[in-house]
Amino acid sequence: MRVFIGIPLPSHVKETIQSIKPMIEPNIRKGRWTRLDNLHITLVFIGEVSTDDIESISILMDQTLHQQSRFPISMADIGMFNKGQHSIVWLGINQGREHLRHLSSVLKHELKSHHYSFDEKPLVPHLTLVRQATLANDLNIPKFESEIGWDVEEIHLYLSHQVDGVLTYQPLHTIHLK
Ligand code: 2AM
Repeated sequence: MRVFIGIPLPSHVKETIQSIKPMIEPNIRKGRWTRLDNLHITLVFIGEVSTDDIESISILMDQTLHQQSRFPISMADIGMFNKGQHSIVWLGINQGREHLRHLSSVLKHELKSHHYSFDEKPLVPHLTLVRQATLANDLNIPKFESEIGWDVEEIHLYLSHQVDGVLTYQPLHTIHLK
């Protein structure tokens, strides 16, 4: 089972993202947009684990995160990572970046002490909008007048799998922040 720990988006934020899509689309010739239901912010990408590991990772998340409070987060600028010929188009996190990095590092520390492996690259908090993107020659990246913000209330352990040929991120365990 392929799993990762991440933060879901409330539906009003998903709707806002849907509404800004037409401003971004002219910049992208080809690419795979993240389905609205799949939008999330990754904290730790763990990768392949066994069914038995799900319970121990869930307990580890409970123990590590039970004292954590809700916190505000906001997203503003559109950015791009170049991966060879293709790019990833993402929304960057403004408010809440340090909090996300902190949560990611405490989770990684606990996972490591329980001998789990995970993607060790330092977290650059972001929300992926488009994968495998081929960008237009003339980029006209929109700037938003106001930031998109909300209070983070939940953290999920997600299963990443195909359902009827559709990539689906399904919560397996949820932490409700205080
Ligand atoms: P991305 O959004 O930048 O593509 C599920 O695959 C989630 O885990 C995605 O959000 C993905 O990031 C993130 N992730 C981080 N490291 C990954 C890795 N090594 N392989 C696959 N996904 C990874």
